[in-house]
Amino acid sequence: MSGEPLRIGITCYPTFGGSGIVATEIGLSLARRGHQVHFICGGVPWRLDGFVDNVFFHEVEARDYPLFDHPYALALASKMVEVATYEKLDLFHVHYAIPHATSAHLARQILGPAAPRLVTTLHGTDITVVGHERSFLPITRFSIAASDAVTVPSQYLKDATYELLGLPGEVPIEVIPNFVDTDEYAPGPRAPGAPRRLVHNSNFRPLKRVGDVVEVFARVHREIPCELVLIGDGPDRSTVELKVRELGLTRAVKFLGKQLHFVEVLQGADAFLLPSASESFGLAALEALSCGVPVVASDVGGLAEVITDGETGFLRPLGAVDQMAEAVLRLLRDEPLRLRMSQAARASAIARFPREPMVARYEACYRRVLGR
Ligand code: GMT
Repeated sequence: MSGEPLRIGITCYPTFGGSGIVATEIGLSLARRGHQVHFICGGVPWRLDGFVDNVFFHEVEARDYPLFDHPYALALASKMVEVATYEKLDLFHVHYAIPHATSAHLARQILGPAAPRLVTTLHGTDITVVGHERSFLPITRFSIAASDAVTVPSQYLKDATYELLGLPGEVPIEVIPNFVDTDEYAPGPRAPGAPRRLVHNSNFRPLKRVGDVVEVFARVHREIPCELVLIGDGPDRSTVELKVRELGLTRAVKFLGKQLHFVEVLQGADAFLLPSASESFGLAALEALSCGVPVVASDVGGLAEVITDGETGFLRPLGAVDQMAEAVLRLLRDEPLRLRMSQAARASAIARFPREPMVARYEACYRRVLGR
Protein backbone atom coordinates (compact mmCIF):
# COMPACT_ATOMS: atom_id res chain seq x y z
CA MET A 1 0.00 0.00 0.00
CA SER A 2 1.32 3.44 -0.87
CA GLY A 3 0.14 6.15 1.54
CA GLU A 4 -1.62 6.00 4.89
CA PRO A 5 -4.41 3.48 5.57
CA LEU A 6 -7.89 4.79 4.85
CA ARG A 7 -11.21 4.21 6.62
CA ILE A 8 -13.78 3.37 4.01
CA GLY A 9 -17.54 2.79 4.28
CA ILE A 10 -18.90 0.54 1.53
CA THR A 11 -22.61 0.27 0.73
CA CYS A 12 -24.10 -2.22 -1.72
CA TYR A 13 -27.16 -4.38 -2.13
CA PRO A 14 -26.31 -7.57 -0.25
CA THR A 15 -28.34 -9.83 -2.53
CA PHE A 16 -27.25 -12.26 -5.25
CA GLY A 17 -25.95 -9.99 -8.04
CA GLY A 18 -22.83 -8.64 -9.66
CA SER A 19 -22.78 -5.23 -7.96
CA GLY A 20 -22.72 -6.76 -4.47
CA ILE A 21 -19.99 -9.20 -5.53
CA VAL A 22 -17.82 -6.41 -6.98
CA ALA A 23 -18.36 -4.23 -3.87
CA THR A 24 -17.46 -7.11 -1.57
CA GLU A 25 -14.35 -8.08 -3.52
CA ILE A 26 -13.15 -4.45 -3.54
CA GLY A 27 -13.67 -4.26 0.24
CA LEU A 28 -11.87 -7.54 0.95
CA SER A 29 -8.96 -6.57 -1.25
CA LEU A 30 -8.69 -3.11 0.38
CA ALA A 31 -8.72 -4.76 3.81
CA ARG A 32 -5.84 -7.03 2.78
CA ARG A 33 -3.98 -3.87 1.74
CA GLY A 34 -4.30 -2.58 5.31
CA HIS A 35 -7.29 -0.25 4.96
CA GLN A 36 -10.18 -0.41 7.42
CA VAL A 37 -13.39 -1.35 5.63
CA HIS A 38 -16.89 -0.89 7.05
CA PHE A 39 -19.73 -2.50 5.09
CA ILE A 40 -22.93 -0.50 5.78
CA CYS A 41 -25.68 -2.60 4.17
CA GLY A 42 -29.18 -4.00 4.65
CA GLY A 43 -27.73 -7.50 5.14
CA VAL A 44 -24.41 -9.30 5.02
CA PRO A 45 -23.19 -9.12 1.40
CA TRP A 46 -23.52 -12.39 -0.50
CA ARG A 47 -19.82 -13.26 -0.70
CA LEU A 48 -18.70 -11.78 2.65
CA ASP A 49 -17.98 -15.02 4.42
CA GLY A 50 -16.76 -15.24 8.05
CA PHE A 51 -14.25 -13.15 9.99
CA VAL A 52 -11.76 -11.10 7.96
CA ASP A 53 -9.13 -8.80 9.49
CA ASN A 54 -9.89 -5.06 8.98
CA VAL A 55 -13.47 -5.76 7.83
CA PHE A 56 -16.54 -4.68 9.83
CA PHE A 57 -20.24 -5.01 9.11
CA HIS A 58 -22.96 -2.54 10.16
CA GLU A 59 -26.53 -3.62 9.49
CA VAL A 60 -29.05 -1.02 8.31
CA GLU A 61 -32.24 -1.72 10.22
CA ALA A 62 -35.19 -0.42 8.24
CA ARG A 63 -38.23 -0.96 10.44
CA ASP A 64 -41.59 -1.48 8.80
CA TYR A 65 -44.29 0.86 10.03
CA PRO A 66 -47.76 1.25 8.46
CA LEU A 67 -47.48 5.02 7.98
CA PHE A 68 -43.96 4.92 6.70
CA ASP A 69 -43.59 2.92 3.51
CA HIS A 70 -39.97 2.97 2.33
CA PRO A 71 -37.69 3.58 5.30
CA TYR A 72 -34.51 1.92 3.86
CA ALA A 73 -32.91 5.00 2.27
CA LEU A 74 -33.42 7.06 5.43
CA ALA A 75 -32.31 4.30 7.78
CA LEU A 76 -29.20 3.93 5.61
CA ALA A 77 -28.45 7.67 5.81
CA SER A 78 -28.79 7.54 9.63
CA LYS A 79 -26.51 4.52 9.85
CA MET A 80 -23.98 6.23 7.58
CA VAL A 81 -23.94 9.24 9.93
CA GLU A 82 -23.43 6.97 12.92
CA VAL A 83 -20.64 4.88 11.39
CA ALA A 84 -18.87 7.91 9.86
CA THR A 85 -18.89 9.66 13.25
CA TYR A 86 -17.71 6.80 15.43
CA GLU A 87 -15.37 5.13 12.96
CA LYS A 88 -14.01 8.41 11.57
CA LEU A 89 -14.56 7.38 7.96
CA ASP A 90 -12.58 9.15 5.25
CA LEU A 91 -14.87 8.11 2.45
CA PHE A 92 -18.15 6.44 1.46
CA HIS A 93 -17.94 4.17 -1.58
CA VAL A 94 -21.51 3.38 -2.62
CA HIS A 95 -22.63 0.97 -5.32
CA TYR A 96 -25.82 2.15 -7.10
CA ALA A 97 -26.91 5.75 -7.43
CA ILE A 98 -30.36 5.17 -5.98
CA PRO A 99 -30.80 5.17 -3.18
CA HIS A 100 -27.22 4.66 -1.97
CA ALA A 101 -25.63 7.84 -3.34
CA THR A 102 -28.77 9.73 -2.29
CA SER A 103 -28.51 8.42 1.29
CA ALA A 104 -24.78 9.21 1.36
CA HIS A 105 -25.46 12.75 0.17
CA LEU A 106 -28.01 13.22 2.95
CA ALA A 107 -25.58 11.79 5.52
CA ARG A 108 -22.92 14.24 4.32
CA GLN A 109 -25.30 17.15 4.70
CA ILE A 110 -25.99 16.09 8.28
CA LEU A 111 -22.28 15.60 9.06
CA GLY A 112 -21.23 18.99 7.70
CA PRO A 113 -17.77 20.09 6.55
CA ALA A 114 -15.89 17.13 8.10
CA ALA A 115 -18.09 14.59 6.27
CA PRO A 116 -16.48 11.70 4.37
CA ARG A 117 -15.96 12.09 0.62
CA LEU A 118 -18.30 10.21 -1.72
CA VAL A 119 -17.39 7.83 -4.54
CA THR A 120 -20.33 6.33 -6.45
CA THR A 121 -20.06 3.28 -8.69
CA LEU A 122 -22.93 2.75 -11.13
CA HIS A 123 -23.67 -0.80 -12.22
CA GLY A 124 -26.37 -0.69 -14.86
CA THR A 125 -29.81 -1.38 -13.49
CA ASP A 126 -29.63 1.94 -11.64
CA ILE A 127 -29.20 3.72 -14.99
CA THR A 128 -30.44 1.63 -17.89
CA VAL A 129 -33.43 -0.01 -16.22
CA VAL A 130 -34.73 2.14 -13.35
CA GLY A 131 -32.70 5.33 -12.95
CA HIS A 132 -33.84 7.06 -16.12
CA GLU A 133 -37.58 6.52 -15.50
CA ARG A 134 -39.32 9.82 -14.88
CA SER A 135 -40.12 8.98 -11.25
CA PHE A 136 -36.41 8.62 -10.43
CA LEU A 137 -34.57 10.70 -13.04
CA PRO A 138 -34.11 13.94 -11.07
CA ILE A 139 -32.85 12.18 -7.96
CA THR A 140 -30.56 9.81 -9.90
CA ARG A 141 -29.00 12.71 -11.81
CA PHE A 142 -28.68 14.82 -8.65
CA SER A 143 -27.09 12.00 -6.60
CA ILE A 144 -24.51 11.29 -9.30
CA ALA A 145 -23.61 14.95 -9.68
CA ALA A 146 -23.31 15.29 -5.87
CA SER A 147 -20.60 12.58 -5.75
CA ASP A 148 -16.91 13.50 -5.61
CA ALA A 149 -16.13 10.77 -8.14
CA VAL A 150 -18.22 8.45 -10.26
CA THR A 151 -17.08 5.16 -11.75
CA VAL A 152 -18.70 2.62 -14.09
CA PRO A 153 -17.54 -0.84 -15.22
CA SER A 154 -17.79 -0.21 -18.98
CA GLN A 155 -17.59 2.47 -21.66
CA TYR A 156 -21.13 1.43 -22.64
CA LEU A 157 -22.49 2.40 -19.21
CA LYS A 158 -20.53 5.66 -19.25
CA ASP A 159 -22.11 6.65 -22.57
CA ALA A 160 -25.57 5.46 -21.44
CA THR A 161 -25.33 7.48 -18.23
CA TYR A 162 -24.65 10.74 -20.10
CA GLU A 163 -27.29 9.97 -22.69
CA LEU A 164 -30.15 8.56 -20.59
CA LEU A 165 -29.77 10.94 -17.67
CA GLY A 166 -28.83 14.00 -19.69
CA LEU A 167 -25.89 14.34 -17.29
CA PRO A 168 -23.75 17.43 -17.97
CA GLY A 169 -20.40 16.60 -19.60
CA GLU A 170 -18.53 18.37 -16.81
CA VAL A 171 -19.45 15.58 -14.35
CA PRO A 172 -16.55 13.20 -15.00
CA ILE A 173 -17.12 9.43 -15.07
CA GLU A 174 -14.19 7.02 -14.90
CA VAL A 175 -14.36 3.54 -16.42
CA ILE A 176 -12.90 0.93 -14.05
CA PRO A 177 -13.78 -2.49 -15.47
CA ASN A 178 -15.03 -5.24 -13.19
CA PHE A 179 -12.47 -7.87 -12.34
CA VAL A 180 -12.12 -11.51 -11.36
CA ASP A 181 -9.90 -13.49 -9.03
CA THR A 182 -8.14 -15.49 -11.74
CA ASP A 183 -6.59 -17.84 -9.13
CA GLU A 184 -9.99 -18.88 -7.81
CA TYR A 185 -11.80 -18.84 -11.18
CA ALA A 186 -9.36 -21.04 -13.06
CA PRO A 187 -9.64 -24.00 -15.40
CA GLY A 188 -9.67 -27.38 -13.67
CA PRO A 189 -9.82 -31.05 -14.50
CA ARG A 190 -12.82 -32.30 -16.47
CA ALA A 191 -14.20 -35.61 -15.23
CA PRO A 192 -13.51 -38.31 -17.84
CA GLY A 193 -16.70 -39.40 -19.62
CA ALA A 194 -18.71 -36.47 -18.19
CA PRO A 195 -21.49 -35.18 -20.47
CA ARG A 196 -21.02 -32.06 -22.60
CA ARG A 197 -22.24 -29.19 -20.46
CA LEU A 198 -23.77 -25.74 -20.95
CA VAL A 199 -24.01 -23.39 -17.96
CA HIS A 200 -25.96 -20.23 -17.10
CA ASN A 201 -25.74 -18.22 -13.87
CA SER A 202 -28.02 -15.31 -12.99
CA ASN A 203 -30.66 -13.95 -10.65
CA PHE A 204 -33.42 -15.14 -13.02
CA ARG A 205 -34.81 -11.63 -13.53
CA PRO A 206 -36.82 -11.24 -16.77
CA LEU A 207 -33.98 -9.26 -18.38
CA LYS A 208 -31.70 -12.33 -18.09
CA ARG A 209 -34.01 -14.17 -20.53
CA VAL A 210 -33.46 -17.58 -18.95
CA GLY A 211 -36.23 -18.85 -21.26
CA ASP A 212 -33.84 -18.17 -24.17
CA VAL A 213 -31.16 -20.21 -22.37
CA VAL A 214 -33.56 -23.18 -22.40
CA GLU A 215 -34.52 -22.54 -26.05
CA VAL A 216 -30.85 -22.56 -27.08
CA PHE A 217 -30.20 -25.67 -25.04
CA ALA A 218 -33.22 -27.50 -26.55
CA ARG A 219 -31.84 -26.90 -30.07
CA VAL A 220 -28.35 -28.09 -29.12
CA HIS A 221 -29.67 -31.11 -27.21
CA ARG A 222 -31.60 -32.26 -30.31
CA GLU A 223 -28.27 -32.59 -32.15
CA ILE A 224 -25.78 -33.62 -29.46
CA PRO A 225 -26.34 -35.26 -26.05
CA CYS A 226 -25.55 -32.68 -23.37
CA GLU A 227 -26.71 -31.19 -20.08
CA LEU A 228 -27.65 -27.69 -18.95
CA VAL A 229 -26.72 -26.52 -15.47
CA LEU A 230 -28.55 -23.46 -14.18
CA ILE A 231 -27.08 -21.59 -11.21
CA GLY A 232 -29.13 -18.96 -9.37
CA ASP A 233 -32.71 -18.23 -8.52
CA GLY A 234 -35.22 -15.43 -8.89
CA PRO A 235 -38.63 -14.37 -10.21
CA ASP A 236 -38.53 -16.37 -13.49
CA ARG A 237 -37.48 -19.69 -11.95
CA SER A 238 -40.96 -21.30 -11.90
CA THR A 239 -41.72 -20.25 -15.50
CA VAL A 240 -38.40 -21.65 -16.65
CA GLU A 241 -38.98 -24.92 -14.77
CA LEU A 242 -42.38 -25.22 -16.48
CA LYS A 243 -40.78 -24.64 -19.88
CA VAL A 244 -38.19 -27.33 -19.19
CA ARG A 245 -40.97 -29.78 -18.26
CA GLU A 246 -43.03 -28.88 -21.35
CA LEU A 247 -40.03 -29.44 -23.61
CA GLY A 248 -39.43 -32.85 -22.00
CA LEU A 249 -35.95 -31.83 -20.84
CA THR A 250 -36.19 -32.44 -17.09
CA ARG A 251 -33.53 -35.16 -17.07
CA ALA A 252 -31.04 -32.96 -18.96
CA VAL A 253 -31.49 -29.69 -17.02
CA LYS A 254 -30.21 -29.21 -13.46
CA PHE A 255 -31.39 -26.29 -11.32
CA LEU A 256 -28.76 -25.71 -8.65
CA GLY A 257 -30.33 -22.60 -7.10
CA LYS A 258 -28.14 -19.94 -5.48
CA GLN A 259 -24.60 -21.19 -5.03
CA LEU A 260 -21.63 -19.49 -3.37
CA HIS A 261 -19.09 -21.93 -4.79
CA PHE A 262 -19.61 -23.08 -8.36
CA VAL A 263 -16.14 -23.05 -9.94
CA GLU A 264 -16.25 -26.82 -10.44
CA VAL A 265 -19.49 -26.44 -12.41
CA LEU A 266 -17.77 -23.96 -14.73
CA GLN A 267 -14.65 -26.11 -15.01
CA GLY A 268 -16.73 -28.91 -16.52
CA ALA A 269 -18.51 -26.61 -18.99
CA ASP A 270 -18.13 -26.41 -22.77
CA ALA A 271 -19.97 -23.10 -23.10
CA PHE A 272 -21.59 -20.44 -20.91
CA LEU A 273 -24.86 -18.84 -22.06
CA LEU A 274 -25.82 -15.21 -21.34
CA PRO A 275 -28.64 -14.10 -23.68
CA SER A 276 -29.59 -11.04 -21.54
CA ALA A 277 -31.63 -8.10 -22.80
CA SER A 278 -29.25 -5.73 -21.02
CA GLU A 279 -25.86 -5.98 -19.27
CA SER A 280 -23.57 -3.12 -18.34
CA PHE A 281 -20.71 -5.61 -18.06
CA GLY A 282 -21.69 -9.25 -17.40
CA LEU A 283 -19.62 -10.37 -14.43
CA ALA A 284 -20.95 -13.94 -14.71
CA ALA A 285 -19.51 -14.09 -18.24
CA LEU A 286 -16.11 -12.94 -16.97
CA GLU A 287 -16.09 -15.64 -14.28
CA ALA A 288 -16.74 -18.22 -17.01
CA LEU A 289 -14.00 -16.82 -19.31
CA SER A 290 -11.55 -16.93 -16.41
CA CYS A 291 -12.30 -20.66 -16.04
CA GLY A 292 -11.54 -21.07 -19.75
CA VAL A 293 -15.19 -21.36 -20.82
CA PRO A 294 -16.19 -19.57 -24.07
CA VAL A 295 -19.35 -17.47 -23.70
CA VAL A 296 -22.26 -17.32 -26.14
CA ALA A 297 -24.16 -14.11 -25.40
CA SER A 298 -26.45 -11.49 -26.85
CA ASP A 299 -24.71 -8.52 -28.40
CA VAL A 300 -26.07 -5.91 -25.99
CA GLY A 301 -24.70 -3.30 -23.61
CA GLY A 302 -21.14 -3.76 -22.41
CA LEU A 303 -20.88 -7.48 -23.27
CA ALA A 304 -18.74 -6.71 -26.34
CA GLU A 305 -16.19 -5.11 -23.98
CA VAL A 306 -15.89 -8.41 -22.08
CA ILE A 307 -16.33 -11.04 -24.82
CA THR A 308 -14.42 -10.79 -28.10
CA ASP A 309 -16.70 -12.19 -30.80
CA GLY A 310 -15.08 -15.15 -32.56
CA GLU A 311 -12.12 -15.24 -30.14
CA THR A 312 -13.35 -15.76 -26.59
CA GLY A 313 -16.99 -16.43 -27.42
CA PHE A 314 -19.80 -15.54 -29.80
CA LEU A 315 -22.06 -12.48 -29.71
CA ARG A 316 -25.40 -12.82 -31.46
CA PRO A 317 -28.41 -10.48 -31.82
CA LEU A 318 -30.81 -10.28 -28.88
CA GLY A 319 -33.33 -13.14 -29.00
CA ALA A 320 -31.57 -14.97 -31.88
CA VAL A 321 -31.79 -18.38 -30.23
CA ASP A 322 -31.19 -20.27 -33.51
CA GLN A 323 -27.94 -18.38 -34.10
CA MET A 324 -26.86 -18.86 -30.50
CA ALA A 325 -27.55 -22.62 -30.73
CA GLU A 326 -25.54 -22.71 -33.99
CA ALA A 327 -22.62 -21.04 -32.19
CA VAL A 328 -22.75 -23.57 -29.35
CA LEU A 329 -22.91 -26.44 -31.84
CA ARG A 330 -19.78 -25.11 -33.57
CA LEU A 331 -17.96 -25.29 -30.24
CA LEU A 332 -19.21 -28.79 -29.45
CA ARG A 333 -18.46 -30.18 -32.91
CA ASP A 334 -15.00 -28.66 -33.36
CA GLU A 335 -12.76 -29.58 -30.42
CA PRO A 336 -9.66 -27.67 -31.69
CA LEU A 337 -11.85 -24.54 -32.00
CA ARG A 338 -13.27 -25.01 -28.48
CA LEU A 339 -9.76 -25.50 -27.06
CA ARG A 340 -8.44 -22.43 -28.87
CA MET A 341 -11.30 -20.29 -27.61
CA SER A 342 -10.99 -21.70 -24.10
CA GLN A 343 -7.31 -20.69 -23.98
CA ALA A 344 -8.08 -17.26 -25.43
CA ALA A 345 -10.88 -16.79 -22.85
CA ARG A 346 -8.56 -17.57 -19.97
CA ALA A 347 -5.75 -15.38 -21.37
CA SER A 348 -8.14 -12.48 -21.88
CA ALA A 349 -9.44 -12.65 -18.26
CA ILE A 350 -5.86 -12.63 -16.94
CA ALA A 351 -4.63 -9.84 -19.21
CA ARG A 352 -7.63 -7.52 -19.17
CA PHE A 353 -9.54 -8.03 -15.90
CA PRO A 354 -7.10 -8.87 -13.07
CA ARG A 355 -8.30 -8.02 -9.56
CA GLU A 356 -5.41 -6.21 -7.86
CA PRO A 357 -4.66 -3.62 -10.58
CA MET A 358 -8.38 -2.73 -10.72
CA VAL A 359 -8.59 -2.36 -6.93
CA ALA A 360 -5.45 -0.18 -7.12
CA ARG A 361 -7.38 2.06 -9.51
CA TYR A 362 -10.19 2.44 -6.96
CA GLU A 363 -7.59 3.24 -4.30
CA ALA A 364 -6.04 5.89 -6.57
CA CYS A 365 -9.51 7.34 -7.12
CA TYR A 366 -10.08 7.54 -3.32
CA ARG A 367 -6.74 9.30 -2.77
CA ARG A 368 -7.50 11.72 -5.58
CA VAL A 369 -10.86 12.81 -4.08
CA LEU A 370 -9.27 13.01 -0.63
CA GLY A 371 -6.47 15.15 -2.04
CA ARG A 372 -3.87 12.78 -0.65
O1 GMT B 1 -27.73 -7.96 -13.67
C1 GMT B 1 -28.27 -8.07 -12.57
O2 GMT B 1 -29.39 -8.49 -12.47
C2 GMT B 1 -27.53 -7.71 -11.32
C3 GMT B 1 -26.89 -6.37 -11.42
C4 GMT B 1 -26.49 -5.88 -10.05
O3 GMT B 1 -26.75 -4.71 -9.80
O4 GMT B 1 -25.92 -6.59 -9.25
O5 GMT B 1 -25.73 -6.46 -12.24
C5 GMT B 1 -25.21 -5.27 -12.77
O6 GMT B 1 -23.93 -5.06 -12.20
C6 GMT B 1 -22.97 -6.07 -12.52
C7 GMT B 1 -21.66 -5.70 -11.82
O7 GMT B 1 -21.16 -4.49 -12.29
C8 GMT B 1 -22.79 -6.21 -14.03
O8 GMT B 1 -21.89 -7.24 -14.31
C9 GMT B 1 -24.15 -6.49 -14.70
O9 GMT B 1 -23.97 -6.50 -16.10
C10 GMT B 1 -25.14 -5.41 -14.30
N1 GMT B 1 -26.49 -5.75 -14.79
C11 GMT B 1 -27.10 -5.01 -15.73
O10 GMT B 1 -26.60 -4.05 -16.28
C12 GMT B 1 -28.47 -5.46 -16.08
